[in-house]
Amino acid sequence: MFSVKEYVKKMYQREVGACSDRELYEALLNMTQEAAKEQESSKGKKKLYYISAEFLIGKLLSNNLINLGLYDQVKKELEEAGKLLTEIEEIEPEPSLGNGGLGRLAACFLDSIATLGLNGDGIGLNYHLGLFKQEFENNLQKETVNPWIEEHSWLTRREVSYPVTFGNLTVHSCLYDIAVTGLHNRTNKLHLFDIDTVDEGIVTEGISFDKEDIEKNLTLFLYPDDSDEKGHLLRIFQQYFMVSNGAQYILDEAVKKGCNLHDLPEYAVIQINDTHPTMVIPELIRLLVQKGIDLDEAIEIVSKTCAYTNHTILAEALEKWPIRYLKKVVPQLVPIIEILDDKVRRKFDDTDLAVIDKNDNVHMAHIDIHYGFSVNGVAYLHTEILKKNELRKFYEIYPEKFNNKTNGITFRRWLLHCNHLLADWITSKIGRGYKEDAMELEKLEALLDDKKALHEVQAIKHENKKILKEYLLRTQGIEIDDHSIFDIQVKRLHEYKRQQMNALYVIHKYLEIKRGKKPGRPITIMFGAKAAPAYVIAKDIIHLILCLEELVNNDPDVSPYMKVVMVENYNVTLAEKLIPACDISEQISLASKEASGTGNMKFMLNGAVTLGTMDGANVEIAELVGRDNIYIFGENSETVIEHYKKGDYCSKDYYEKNAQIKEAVDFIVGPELMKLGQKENLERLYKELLNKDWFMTLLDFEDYVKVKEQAYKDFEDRDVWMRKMLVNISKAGFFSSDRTIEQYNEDIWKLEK
Ligand code: 26Q
Repeated sequence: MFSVKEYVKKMYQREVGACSDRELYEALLNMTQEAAKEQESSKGKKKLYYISAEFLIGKLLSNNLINLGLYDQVKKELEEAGKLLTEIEEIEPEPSLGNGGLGRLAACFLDSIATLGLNGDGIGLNYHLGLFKQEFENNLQKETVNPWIEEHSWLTRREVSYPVTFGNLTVHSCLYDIAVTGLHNRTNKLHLFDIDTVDEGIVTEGISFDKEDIEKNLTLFLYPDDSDEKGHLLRIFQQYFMVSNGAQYILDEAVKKGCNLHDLPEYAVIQINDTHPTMVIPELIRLLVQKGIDLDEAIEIVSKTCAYTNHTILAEALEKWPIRYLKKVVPQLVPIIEILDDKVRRKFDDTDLAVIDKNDNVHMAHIDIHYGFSVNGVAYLHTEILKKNELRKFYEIYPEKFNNKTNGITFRRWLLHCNHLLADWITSKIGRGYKEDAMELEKLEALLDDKKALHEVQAIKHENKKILKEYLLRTQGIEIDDHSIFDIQVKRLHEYKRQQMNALYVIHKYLEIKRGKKPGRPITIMFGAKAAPAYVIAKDIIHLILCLEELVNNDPDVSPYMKVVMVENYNVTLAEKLIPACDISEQISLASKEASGTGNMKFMLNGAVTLGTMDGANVEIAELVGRDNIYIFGENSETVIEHYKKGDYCSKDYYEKNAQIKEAVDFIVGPELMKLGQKENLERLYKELLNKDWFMTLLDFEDYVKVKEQAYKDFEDRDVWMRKMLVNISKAGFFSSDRTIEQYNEDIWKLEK
């Protein structure tokens, strides 16, 4: 039996009530790790290795307590001693091992793999400083370091080390494991490779460091600024370090289990999370050949072991590395990549399918598709677009490899942990079954016309707004009105996600209020987003939002009716507070550009109503909840794709034809904002919108305003709105990552259950 009292006595020879929150956190860390260890298992001949450059796992304490069935008991024990688990949770630093959807998806998947009792581990890197911490200064984003590894942490050092050679430099890795607990099931592992020579001391002001000092910088940051060649090279160093360690580890484990390497696919399946780990393919081939296996057979073995997930169709995010970079960093892989290219060229008479193009760029996705056995997209629409457009030629030659796996989220973190009030309410209405089988949420449909139940849901939403209000005030000094509509857009900053469209709406609304058209109920428009350090326009958009925040919130004519909030350093911990409090979930990407989105699913599950385009998984959300329970606007993906093909979108036309658009765009460089912001940034953004607008903000603006106004209006009919909320919650079951993982396992991994 695990008791806090016992652990505290053993560690500090004191009573619980006499310990500081930090002492209690460390005691709980020890206790949880020991409880997790008891669930470790070596069951299963075949094992999945999910290799990913990112694992955005979030804080682990409460989540592990829930999964291990210890949460209620620990909370009670602490309360009896006058301590609050929620306060102890705040001591834990959030691991900073990811930056957005792809990394968070990897974390949800590990949770579901363990919960379903499958034999599968994660493989990644132990970035010491992870993603930068975002601070705002003069309405601009400033990047600073985010050290997250403390003396006592979830990392357990293993006695494992491999040599990894880059040209004439060989480094020796070390390995740290993090336990991944499943809900009342097995504990798996996240393996994070590192080297002991990494030196945080090389970082000078902000996040600058010597990009060439590989032994000191290799696992320092996630995605260091890659605006220059040295940054690109460092990314390749990191990627190869990750996959070479991964490949050596996978082969070692297989051999230990008695695998004859000719039979590797019976012991291992590797899921390649986007193209970042693609070099695992040539690396495994190299290692197998080194162990005496014939080259053609090695290629065959690896092709039966590796499967690839695509997360994007944005051309700039599809990795292409100049062969000269690879010659510098990983010369031993170059002959293998050339052979892989040669085989393709012999088989197919179409240079578009080649691995190495005519400019000597290596197309990482092409390696994955030719030399993996499965290619999947992450939402129905995304997979269709891959098949019909971006990867059409590959689909024609390998139709059997292509499949869709619509993303999902773990309900343990995104409901049970982040929204106790709602989870308990659901349990009181339909029992506990939904915790194991998310589709049982549909039982809530029986309550759709039950006024009392709807009012209870409304009260829970309000309670969560108050919790968020208290949190933002205490941690960021931000004041919000819990009786206002919470309209939230939180996600990485990217032009295709169109935070700039939401900002233009703020301008539009500001001007309307100034002209006397006041909303009946105040609205709070919230943003949270980090911009990549080298992404200039993204940073300009943040600047615009911060200037708007200053303008709107300090204008006495407007602030009683509208507030703008941009939270600083948006991360998993903040998401866990924002999502349960949200009324309107902004999912407004340009149709065809957002592969899936997973924030959309988290908001839906927590009773927010989506305002969005027919993009990514929004399409599937709309189908499930029906058009009465979602706000859809904008052009569809086919129209957008046609615009790109024809090159006929011209933002200036929209600007000139529509006074409302012109007024909002002009405001960016008008006197009010120029007073608060930087001329250079605002002018650059203005020109971008007017002359380029690659992601077609102005195309959808008019419809966006119209539909958003409709949503605000509908919000006032509280009972009808509550019904929409409950429909969303009851239909969210499909988006459980347990369903997604079942499908990966059925179709791709085929692990024994
Ligand atoms: C590539 C080359 C050079 C530098 C950086 C990169 C790079 C880094 C990160 C490319 C892509 C990423 C991350 C992509 C990502 O997070 N994609 C998101 O994946 C989610 C999970 O499938 C989807 O829900 C989102 O729609 C998708 O945007």
